[in-house]
Amino acid sequence: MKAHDGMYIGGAWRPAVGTDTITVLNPADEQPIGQVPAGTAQDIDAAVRAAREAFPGWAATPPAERGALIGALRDQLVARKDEIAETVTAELGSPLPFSQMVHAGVPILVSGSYAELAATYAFEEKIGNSTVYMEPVGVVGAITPWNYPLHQIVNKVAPALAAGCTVVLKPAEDTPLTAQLFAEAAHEAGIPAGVFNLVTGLGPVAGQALAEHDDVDLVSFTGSTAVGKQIGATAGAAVKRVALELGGKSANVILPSADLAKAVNVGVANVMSNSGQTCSAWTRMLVDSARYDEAVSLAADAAAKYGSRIGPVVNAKQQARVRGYIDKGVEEGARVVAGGSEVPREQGYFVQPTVFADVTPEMTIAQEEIFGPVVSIIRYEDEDEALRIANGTVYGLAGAVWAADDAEAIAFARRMDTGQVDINGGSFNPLAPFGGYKQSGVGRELGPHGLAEYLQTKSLQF
Ligand code: TXE
Repeated sequence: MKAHDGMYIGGAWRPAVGTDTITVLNPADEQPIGQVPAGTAQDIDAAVRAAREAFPGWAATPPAERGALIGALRDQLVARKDEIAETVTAELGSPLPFSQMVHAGVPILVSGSYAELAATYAFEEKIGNSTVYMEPVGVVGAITPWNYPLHQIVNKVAPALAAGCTVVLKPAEDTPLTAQLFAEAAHEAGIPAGVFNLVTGLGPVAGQALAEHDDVDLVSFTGSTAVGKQIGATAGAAVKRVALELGGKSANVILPSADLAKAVNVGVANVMSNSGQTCSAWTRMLVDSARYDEAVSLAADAAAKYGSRIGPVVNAKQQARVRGYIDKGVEEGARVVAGGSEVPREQGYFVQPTVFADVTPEMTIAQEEIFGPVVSIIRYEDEDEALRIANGTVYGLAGAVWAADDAEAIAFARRMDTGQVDINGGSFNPLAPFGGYKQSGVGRELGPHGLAEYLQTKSLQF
C-alpha cells in the first residue's frame, strides 16, 4: 500500500520531527502493509501553527467559495473511490463491497452535503433589534477512530471547513493510510495551505498533545469512553469547546405488533455489518416474552448464515476484548445460540458472529460496548419494561423500534433516551443529526446541526 513518510502540514508533506514509525497491519492476515511516522508534540505544534496562520484567510473566504472547495474535495474522493475502498479493506479488514459502498460511498455523500450546506447555511440572523453572526470557532483538533476510517474524518473535517474553521487531524493508528489518502484529496482539491493538516501518531502521544494544545479552540473526538472523559476534562479545565462521540449500547426494540422475522433479520445484519465495530449498532435486541423463543431461533439462523463472510475485527487487542466479553456472557449465565469465543481461523483477527439468548439487562454483555459481532437478546413482559430496559444503560446513541405502524413505533421512540432511532428499519440520512444522549457524548455530527458545532455566535445590537 502507498504510504507517505511525512506529515501533511501547511499544504505540503514534511518530514516528521522524530524517527519513530507505526507499522500498519492487515487484520485479515496479520501482514504489514505500510509504515507511517509516529508524530510527537512538536509535529502537532507545527500543524497547529499552520492551522492558526491559515485561519483568518479561510474564515474570511465567502461561504459559497468554501463550499465550492469542499465540492472539489468530494470530487477528489469520487476519483479515488476504488483506492479508498482498497485501502480501508487492507487496514480494517472489511469486505471490499462493503468498503466501496459504505467506507468510500458515505463520505462522498457527506462531503457533498457540506459543499451545499456551506453555500446555503444562514451564517447571519436577525433577532429583534440584533444581528447575530455565526462565526467559526477557530482551530479544530480532530481525533478519529479506526472503525469507519474515512467517514469519521469527513464527519469532522467537512463541517469544520464549511464553518470556516481550520483543522489538525490525528487519525487512529490502525488506519492512517486512509487518512493520508484524504490529505492527498484535500491537496488536489485546492484546499488552501494550512486549512487542513494531518499528523499521524499514537493516541497518548500525538493525540494527547493535540487535545492539550493551548492554541486549539475546539477538540472533536470520537473513540472510547475512557479517552473521551479525559479529553472532556482537559477541555473543561481550559474552557474550550469540545465534541465527544463515545459509542453506545443501542436497543433494537421489537414491539409485539411488529413483523418479527424482518425485525430480527435486519437487526442481526445491523450488528454483523463492519464486524460489529459500529458505535450505533443495535447490540441489544428486545423481544416480548410470547415471541422470545421464535426470535432466538430466527436470530441464530441469521447469524449462522454469516459464517465466515464477515471480516475480522481491527486488531489483536480488539479480538481479545470481544472474545473476553463472549466468555463473560457465558460466565454470567447467558446462552450462546450461534458462534462463541473460539476463533474461527488460525490467521487474522476473526471472531464468530455470535448470538446470546437468556440475557438479562444487568449482565455485562447487556451493559458494556463490546464492539464486535455479538447480539444479546433480552426478554420483556410489557412495553413499560421494554422502555426501562432500553433506557437502562449509561449510553444513548441510537436505537430502533419496530411496530405494525409507524405511529406506535414513534410513540415508543419519543420515550427513549437516545439521539437517533430508526423507525421500522429506517434508512441513512446524511443530513440528520447524529450524536448521543447521556454518556454517548456531547454534540452532534452531520447536516446543519453538525455544522453548528463549529460555530460561535456574535450579536450586534441596534
Ligand atoms: O479507542 P481509543 P480504541 C470504543 C470501542 C472499542 C474501544 C477501544 O468500544 O472497543 O473504544 O478502542 C486516540 N489522548 N470505540 O482503543 O483509544 C487514538 O489514537 C488523545 C468506540 O481504539 O479511544 C484514536 O485516534 N487521543 C468508537 C482515537 O483516540 C487519544 C470508535 C480512538 O482510540 C488518546 C472506536 C489520548 N490519551 C472505539 N488515547 C466510537 N465511538 O465509534 C487514544 N487516543
